[in-house]
Amino acid sequence: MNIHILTLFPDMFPAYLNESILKKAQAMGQLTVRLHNIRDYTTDKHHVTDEPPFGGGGGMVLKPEPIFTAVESLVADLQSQQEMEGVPVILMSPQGRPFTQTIAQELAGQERLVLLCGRYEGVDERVREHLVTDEISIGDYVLTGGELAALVIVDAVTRLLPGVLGAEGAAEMDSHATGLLEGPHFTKPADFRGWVVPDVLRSGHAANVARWRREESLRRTWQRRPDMLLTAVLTEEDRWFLGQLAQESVAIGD
Ligand code: 6GU
Repeated sequence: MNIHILTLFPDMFPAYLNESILKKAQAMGQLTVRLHNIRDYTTDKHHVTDEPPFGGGGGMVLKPEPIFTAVESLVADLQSQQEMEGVPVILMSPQGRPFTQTIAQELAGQERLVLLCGRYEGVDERVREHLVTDEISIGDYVLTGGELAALVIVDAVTRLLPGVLGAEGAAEMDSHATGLLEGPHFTKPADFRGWVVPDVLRSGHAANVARWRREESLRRTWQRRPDMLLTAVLTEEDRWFLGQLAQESVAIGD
């Protein structure tokens, strides 16, 4: 996958992109990230990228010309317009659709992505109307710009690309990928300060371990994100276990 990031602050990215899994994905050739400074696409002497809004109201708004020029230069770089045809141009914005694991999976199927990082009060509406094909928010809070959101998307998408995570199927078992939260994990030592690892995990009985994990996953989802149980794919056995949890919580007056 080839990801182009348009930003006024390209130096914010390398520290995160050049460590751990994202570094490995790039070394493997599964991920290429190209950073483009919007300021480099200005044509005026002072390289102005923002202006006060028409109608007043304070704050600054990103001008349309350098953003259009930057995206159009990607089209030219790709030699043929067809290569850019159908490429998502995604504006990072608190007004966008809420980012989810399902959207990460959707995006992971693309050959290319263009991520446009907004700043200040926002971008000129004509960018939204005539250039951008999608708008994504990473949550209901306001950031100073879209850069962290773009990194969130790059991270969530990259770990879904083939071969990027070591263990086969590691991404499939994640919280949210299954529609449930993951249960607890333990590693050595078996006894840490008298806090011991559940016996079943050390029993070597694979079927019991699998059932325990499923139940802890259901329990955690029930406790923390009961909304997710409405859409999760559940077996009869899962529903019976959730019924038990509900009865227990009634019994203890929860
Ligand atoms: Cl994508 N951008 C900004 N500026 N703030 C946000 C956001 C994006 N997502 C949540 N808050």
